Amino acid sequence: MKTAVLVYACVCVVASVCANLASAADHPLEPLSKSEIQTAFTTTLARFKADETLPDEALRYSMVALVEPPKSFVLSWSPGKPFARKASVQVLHYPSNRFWVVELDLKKKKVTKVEQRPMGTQPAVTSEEFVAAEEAIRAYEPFTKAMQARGLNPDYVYVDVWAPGDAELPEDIAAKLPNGQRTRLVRCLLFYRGAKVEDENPKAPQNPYDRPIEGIVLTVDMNTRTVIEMTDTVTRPVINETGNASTSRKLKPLVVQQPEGSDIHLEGRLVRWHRWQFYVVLHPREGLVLYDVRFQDKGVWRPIAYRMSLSEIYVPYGLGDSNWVWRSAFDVGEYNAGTLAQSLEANRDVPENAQLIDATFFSDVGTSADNPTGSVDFPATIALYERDAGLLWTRTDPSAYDRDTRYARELVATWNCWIGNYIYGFDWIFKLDGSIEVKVNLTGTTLNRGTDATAEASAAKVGKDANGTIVSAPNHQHFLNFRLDLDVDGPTNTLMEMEAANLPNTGFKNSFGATMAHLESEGYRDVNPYGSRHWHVESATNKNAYGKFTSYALEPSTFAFPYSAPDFPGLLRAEFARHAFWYTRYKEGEVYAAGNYPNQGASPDGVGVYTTPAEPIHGDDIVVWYTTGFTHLAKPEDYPVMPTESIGFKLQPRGFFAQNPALEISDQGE
Ligand SMILES: [Cu+2]
Repeated sequence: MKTAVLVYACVCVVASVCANLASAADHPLEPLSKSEIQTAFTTTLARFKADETLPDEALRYSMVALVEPPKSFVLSWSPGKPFARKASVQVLHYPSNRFWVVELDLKKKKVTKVEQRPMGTQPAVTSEEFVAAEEAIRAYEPFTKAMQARGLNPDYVYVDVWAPGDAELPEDIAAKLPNGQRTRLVRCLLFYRGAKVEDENPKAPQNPYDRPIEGIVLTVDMNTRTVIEMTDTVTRPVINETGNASTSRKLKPLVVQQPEGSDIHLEGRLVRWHRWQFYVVLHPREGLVLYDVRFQDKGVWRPIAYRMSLSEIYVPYGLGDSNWVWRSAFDVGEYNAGTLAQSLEANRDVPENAQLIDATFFSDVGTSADNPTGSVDFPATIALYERDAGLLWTRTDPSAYDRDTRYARELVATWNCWIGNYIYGFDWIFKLDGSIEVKVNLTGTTLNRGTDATAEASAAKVGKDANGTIVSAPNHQHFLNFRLDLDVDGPTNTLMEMEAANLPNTGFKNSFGATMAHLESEGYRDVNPYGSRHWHVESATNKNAYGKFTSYALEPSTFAFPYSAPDFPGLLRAEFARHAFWYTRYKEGEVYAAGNYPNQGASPDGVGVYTTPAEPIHGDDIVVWYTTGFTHLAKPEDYPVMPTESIGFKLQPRGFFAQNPALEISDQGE
């Protein structure tokens, strides 16, 4: 699923505006600086060294992140007021399969909590493990023999490392392992590069993901770092398509100019644009997090959301085959999606007017002589830019034919992460009319399979080379859950469901109307496009000019319904995929839709647990969770590189304002 580059280096591509310096934080939500990451490591290690019951070597760190101060503190905080700095460190001792969550006070350099998680709890796969797993496979003789039997050079094979998914180990193998079925595992797929990496032409890169070596999956015990199982179920020829992105057609320049400068005002991580304001962070697990989102209305910065982010991804594959059934990726919790963020480049990933923000994360091997702070730079991983947004509004006088018309632009806050063959881009789009659109952009390479001419219901043929060698792309689904802690005119909110229906008793056959239903206790709802169903988060305190509570509506745009069996183990871990809309009472620590540790998760966690028992939410602080989705039935046009597919949802003001808030925009044509 992912190659290993992160531990060792991060290529600095673009100069950007917001270096994460070692100076003291000036905002309670500011991410950990390099020196704070160093303090987190040294303080944790000192604690482990001082305690004879704890190991102090062979430690791996699957997360080092800020412990966010309580929401009530942040909302009452004002610049200059002192605040605590706390970090959480996830420590894995791989030889003994033990895992701890450590909390510490950064200012006092003191560990405040060491909590060992139950044996078998597995944090995300670390980058260092990608390297270790590949080394184990290359040293495994049956791998070499299997490649040679296929006429392939083992040195040209690309090893793709995955979290192991849900398939249990065969009992005879598990019985020989000290940790049995709780052994920390990865599973690896093979692809053929067909040449040395050094022979790569950067202008026409190889794409090993287009050249699957079908039939083989290697399972690696990550406690002992040895291969414990290799399947070899079928031999299929490897396609010769290199996936080269060679080009022959040049586009004429399209230049973005802002001769009077940008309307984006960036103060540290506080973003102001037009009437919008928010605080932006790249989190090592969730990626982009937007805090304290507000819209200035008649001089008042009115709150809309306290915290919004991607929460989890679930990508199950639909091919009935023992080598495919376990492939269900939870890219946020199994791989720490934020640590897979790519540096964004002007005119390649984002327009040339983008402002870029850096991030600093942790090294999963901690501090070292080469890296005394134990930090890794992620330059230019958030981009903010204004772009053309088409028509804002227009009207024409019916007698004089005078036009009154306004052109729109929008603010995009974006990042993308590279998760092996797939790349997910996330656009948070702020509009002049007070709405926010969230778009997920899916591209990269489908997960392909070497096949033959036999028709398969679960895998469309997508590629063929000059020798007639075929690859298919098995059906799969993408479910992406977003956690939206909305605070509409403050944290005290209620939740309504609106649905349109025919009104049968008015005496007129044309009548229809919107029905509103209170959602009073935690739970879930499904989409209903036939009823134009959407959900309103309403203020419990503020009313608009019409006597109605002010509100924002969540409008579903795209969604998917899981086609696996209802008791499919992957789906049991991904309850958020069963229903598009979930809603909970705000609780600290409930952040991830599939729970904190979905990797090798033995029992369901996340929204299903958060909503059981269903607590009342009326007039409380409400969090909504929306799962957007895409059922990917691949087609030839998705090969060798998939054109970007966009899915998402919208947050729309609905009675939040007294009228169209974009009336004030001046006519740019004048
Ligand atoms: Cu897909």
